[in-house]
Amino acid sequence: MIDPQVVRRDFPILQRQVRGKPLVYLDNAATTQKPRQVIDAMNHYYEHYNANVHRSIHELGEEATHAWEQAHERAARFINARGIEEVVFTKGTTEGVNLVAYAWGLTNLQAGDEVVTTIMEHHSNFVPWQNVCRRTGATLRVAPLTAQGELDMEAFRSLLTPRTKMVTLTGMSNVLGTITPVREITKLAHAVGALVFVDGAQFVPHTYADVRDLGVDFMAFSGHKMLGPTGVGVLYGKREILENMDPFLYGGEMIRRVTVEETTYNDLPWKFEAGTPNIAEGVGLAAAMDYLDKLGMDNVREYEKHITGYAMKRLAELPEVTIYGPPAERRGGVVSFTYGDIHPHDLASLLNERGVAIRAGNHCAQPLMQQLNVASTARASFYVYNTKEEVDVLVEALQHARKVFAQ
Ligand code: C6P
Repeated sequence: MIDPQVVRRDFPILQRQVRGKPLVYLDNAATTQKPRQVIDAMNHYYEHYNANVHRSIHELGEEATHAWEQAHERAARFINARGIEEVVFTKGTTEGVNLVAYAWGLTNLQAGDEVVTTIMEHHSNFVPWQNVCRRTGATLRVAPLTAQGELDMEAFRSLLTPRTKMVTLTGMSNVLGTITPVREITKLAHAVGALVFVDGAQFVPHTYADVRDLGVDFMAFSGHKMLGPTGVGVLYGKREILENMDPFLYGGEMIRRVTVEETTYNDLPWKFEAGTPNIAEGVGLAAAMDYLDKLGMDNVREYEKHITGYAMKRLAELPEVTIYGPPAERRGGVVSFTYGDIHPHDLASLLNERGVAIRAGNHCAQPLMQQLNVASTARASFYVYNTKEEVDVLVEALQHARKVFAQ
């Protein structure tokens, strides 16, 4: 089992205080903190070999290019892709979804086609498909949830028909923590000839996501939710599909030869990486993947089940708390809740007074909130450095908030 006290030593920010109290950072689904190893790798790049990639013949240019390509190799290994040609570096999950929705969707969808998704999607994996469906005349079909906040598989199956061209769903809900049965869904989708896109923003950081084992066609995720920097993420795509897709962004780096008449495109993955990329961030992401692999992704998952289970047990002791979503063993490290009639934003402010950082709001998932019939929830989300003692501080802060509102 991961020892969070050992992990914490690598995270300088966890030493700081907020409002005179030790920081209790429970907003990891929004973004995680960064270990010294990631910060050092990025500083090292800027202090020793900062240069553009794939352009300059000089020493620094070659070192930066090597590091950039190594970062792609690292990412390919992390998700068991077949090679770097299947690993496109993006700005984050949102860009990965848009890349596929535009570059694949606009040319492959037409009136009569259907895209199947779920009601628990983050706006990032909902709005781009809604837009591409509107532009192509395709129809967006939305699978509902069970009363426990899990995907209603019967309803989902009934949406799959020969008209389905793409199934796009989250691997883990950022509101409910629900983990979706990606492998099973991929089999069902492939049986009707549809492709599968997985929003891995909350999935890849928390469990071993082996793209070959899962069988998915695309998977997007963000570096900043897995101990890495902001501004970098990965889009995995099966090579044969990426090869047949048009580029998304056009410009430098993604070309092979340009004449006045026409342009031919670079090899994968560079065909999808137009312009100067976020090089330091790619280097930082590779360091984050090294760090997580050293912990072991199976251990990360086990630790999250442990800490989330403890948090749910402690929160359930508060009579007015309502927790949304499935039991701890079937969810990731996310617990959304409401607390009596206290507005989640008021709760978040009061908790902040005690150094506790949670998120409150609709979590960029308005269709889901409409379905749950709540305007907003409070959300505590956990990662490898959170301790049971921090959960206890959260519960004490909630009890204090109740007293404040009773006055
Ligand atoms: N969710 C949260 O607090 P970006 O912003 O591109 O790195 O990730 C977008 C995204 C996509 N899918 C899911 C399931 C997500 O949770 C997120 C980001 C954060 O829940 C910020 S809104």
